[in-house]
Amino acid sequence: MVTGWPTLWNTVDNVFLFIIAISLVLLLGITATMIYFVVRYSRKRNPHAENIEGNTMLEIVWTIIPTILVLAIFYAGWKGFLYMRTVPDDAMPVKVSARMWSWSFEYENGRKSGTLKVPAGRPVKLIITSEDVLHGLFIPAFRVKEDAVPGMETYLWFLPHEPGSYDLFCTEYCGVGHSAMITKVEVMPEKAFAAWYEVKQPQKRSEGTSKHAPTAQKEKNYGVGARLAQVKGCLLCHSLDGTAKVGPTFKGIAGRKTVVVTSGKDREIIVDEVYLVRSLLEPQADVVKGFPPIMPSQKGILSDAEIKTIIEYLKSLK
Ligand SMILES: [Cu+2]
Repeated sequence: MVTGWPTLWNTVDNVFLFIIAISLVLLLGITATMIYFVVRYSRKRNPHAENIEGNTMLEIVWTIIPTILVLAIFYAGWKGFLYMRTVPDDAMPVKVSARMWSWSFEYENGRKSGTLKVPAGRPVKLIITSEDVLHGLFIPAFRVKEDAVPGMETYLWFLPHEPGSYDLFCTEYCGVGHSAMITKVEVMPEKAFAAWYEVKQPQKRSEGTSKHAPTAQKEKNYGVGARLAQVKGCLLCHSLDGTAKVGPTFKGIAGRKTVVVTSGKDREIIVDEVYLVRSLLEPQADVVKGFPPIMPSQKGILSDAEIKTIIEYLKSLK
């Protein structure tokens, strides 16, 4: 039976240490025997080589001991594997969607997040898929790793004991933005998590982003916009300094004359607010010529207020 708490055989670390210990004993034993043989049977001490016919006792020993060791390794691995694949009934399900090059987490109540927020002390089940290519979800702190495969659901579970912030990486080489496909697992105290979970997606945060907002407020919003562009992963593909990355640069984007491909046809447009909003929500509708149509839609990822803030920020990048 799987309780939330790992037993000796069930933790990756213990199995790892167990195998390391066996390897170390063998390494030292074999090296010592080898050195002994080199000295004992050197030509000086043993000038005439002799033929050894065999030793039944030795044969039995070196067959049985490795067999026991290999079976013990199998047992440890199998127990650990069963533990990892058996999700506790009370685990909190979270849907994970991977795409080039960010992660999206969706909770049972429809809440979405770019970081994986979980309550401490409760098992979490991640139901994982990919929107485009193969990705790999890896949380080193919890010793769990699973592929994200398009058109398929995979899963893993873990028990976050301690509140804190832990890295979550992509471990499948998935394109030029792969190395930046990093987010965090935020393990929160139960109460803080419950408070976050119940609250609707923040809409209020950047109210006052209108044209009439005072300059100081506007500048503050640009700061929020810059931070959003950073944490939501926009800057992985769009530069701020004019260089072309996977996508066109943000520098001077508003008001720029640009050629886009719409349903296979080129057309020249001026980048305005309407175009920017559409690019965020339906990035495949008009793709800037010369760039691949790979941007994921931000629908449900960015709130309306966040979209507004980001666009204000983009307009400020002269
Ligand atoms: Cu990836």
